[in-house]
Amino acid sequence: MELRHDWTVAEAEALIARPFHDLLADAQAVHRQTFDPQVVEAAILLSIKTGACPEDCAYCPQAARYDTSVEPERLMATADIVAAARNALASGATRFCMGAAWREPTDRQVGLVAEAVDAVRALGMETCVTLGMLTPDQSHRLADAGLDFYNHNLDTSPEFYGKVITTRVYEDRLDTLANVRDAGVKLCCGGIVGMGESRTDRAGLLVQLANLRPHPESVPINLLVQVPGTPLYGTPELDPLELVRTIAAARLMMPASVVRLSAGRSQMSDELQALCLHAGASSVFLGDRLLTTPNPGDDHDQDLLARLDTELAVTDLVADEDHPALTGATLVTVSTSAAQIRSTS
Ligand code: SAM
Ligand code: DTB
Ligand code: SF4
Repeated sequence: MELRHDWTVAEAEALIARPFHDLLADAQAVHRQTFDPQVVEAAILLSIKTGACPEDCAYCPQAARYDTSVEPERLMATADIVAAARNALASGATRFCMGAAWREPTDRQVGLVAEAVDAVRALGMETCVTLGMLTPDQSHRLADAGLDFYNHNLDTSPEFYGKVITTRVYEDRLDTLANVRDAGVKLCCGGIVGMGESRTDRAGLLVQLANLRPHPESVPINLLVQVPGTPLYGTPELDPLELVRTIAAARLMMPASVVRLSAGRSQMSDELQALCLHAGASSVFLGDRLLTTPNPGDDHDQDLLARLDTELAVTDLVADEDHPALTGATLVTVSTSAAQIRSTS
């Protein structure tokens, strides 16, 4: 399989514009070279520090300057974060993602999050955090705590970025991605579609992602969740098949990365989600809440995964019965509460 890092926007746009069935057939074929189409990875999100963010991201209900229904909350205590992670493990998630509404954390805040990362990892879960911009030292601090992934999205093309966010520039995002990568932490980096961007902008985002070397290991594709009070509320809906095309193009341009169908599933039909999984997405967020907005919930997802004959993945960490924090009872809890679980190791 060829891993390219020299994509042009014209090439990516031509890929997205290919005849729909050709695009999906190729994306599914490439997907099967690396992934088992019957297996879906599950992560669960927790907002560990909510709202009151100084940034002006036009999509975000957590920006202090927009009048949304989000109530600000301080950074959660480590014990409460670990309790939520235990519940996430019990519902079949293998990755626990902790999000904080910061522009950039202080060193003290990074220290507290590092403590939580260490404790969640001890449960046998993969960890991911998203905290805003990081310095090289802060990236190393999190790497030392055993952090598996750092989520930092490029969100859209460089050309459209200034229409959505003015309190930072694209280069700030790229700098943090480089700091995190240099510290040896895997990258979770993707974007949002449905913000009123053009197809060229969606191609531009994919080019930025695919030309990172190496590719981000996780690529979340979010469909804008329109939240009253945010500037993007009321944006004309994107044709859902554009989301499918974007996912298929991401799959083809980053053939070994895990593409996650992220925010926006509550607004999607089951059939649209099935198409997104067919196009090469193989990971979702479980639970009834993302950070501050709704998500389909476990009953709905168990039913959908079963209807698609798919199973939830278990990471090596969780599958490792020698792991000190895991007992047979933990694994039984996981396998009875999630539809069907098997090891990908
Ligand atoms: N403050 C940090 C940052 O911006 O990197 C971390 C938290 S922020 C909420 C994480 C990501 O959530 C954003 O980069 C954006 O891609 C996504 N996001 C936020 N609000 C969204 C919305 N309304 N719809 C879809 N995705 C959204
Ligand atoms: C990502 O790309 N999507 C997740 C995760 N990374 C942090 C966040 C989605 C947030 C949706 C809006 C909310 O719930 O506040
Ligand atoms: Fe703040 Fe992140 Fe929301 Fe932007 S996306 S306003 S940085 S929490």
